[in-house]
Amino acid sequence: MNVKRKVIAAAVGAAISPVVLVALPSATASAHGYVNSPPSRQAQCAKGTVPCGAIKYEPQSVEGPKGLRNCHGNNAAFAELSDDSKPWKPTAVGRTVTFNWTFTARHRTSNYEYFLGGQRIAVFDGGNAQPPANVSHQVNLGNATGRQKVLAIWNIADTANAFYACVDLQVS
Ligand SMILES: [Cu+2]
Repeated sequence: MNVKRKVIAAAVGAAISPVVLVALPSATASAHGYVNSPPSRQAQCAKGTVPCGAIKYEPQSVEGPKGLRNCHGNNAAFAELSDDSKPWKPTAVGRTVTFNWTFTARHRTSNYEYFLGGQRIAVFDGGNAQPPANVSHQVNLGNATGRQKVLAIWNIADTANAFYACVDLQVS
């Protein structure tokens, strides 16, 4: 009887500990947000469009200090997002593009910014309010044509951080 209980306890312990190890990262990974359409680089990683490392498990987690202008938010583990030589699949678009954000944590929002070729092409006020789970913005790309990379930034109001997403486009 005692031996049997010990065996069961050991089996339960062995079964539980790997679950805990897996659950901790995914709990933190459930926070934040990213551009899911047109598919951002992290969305392409998550979908398996492009082979990627850790970012494929948490496309919503490209978080870094405000004011950055790269695709990986200075996260060394996600540096490949800023690698323009990876086979990112550009989305064919016209002059006006609707960018759709998915939020898994609805942080109060300062604003959203869009950059193209180092120029800020659009800004949308967040009203220091909590956004809905999905937010869309229409952005005019001006005279840009051909292969382009838009950097979309979600500046949140409840921390010093922002979320970054690069979107590859083929503009015609
Ligand atoms: Cu968050």
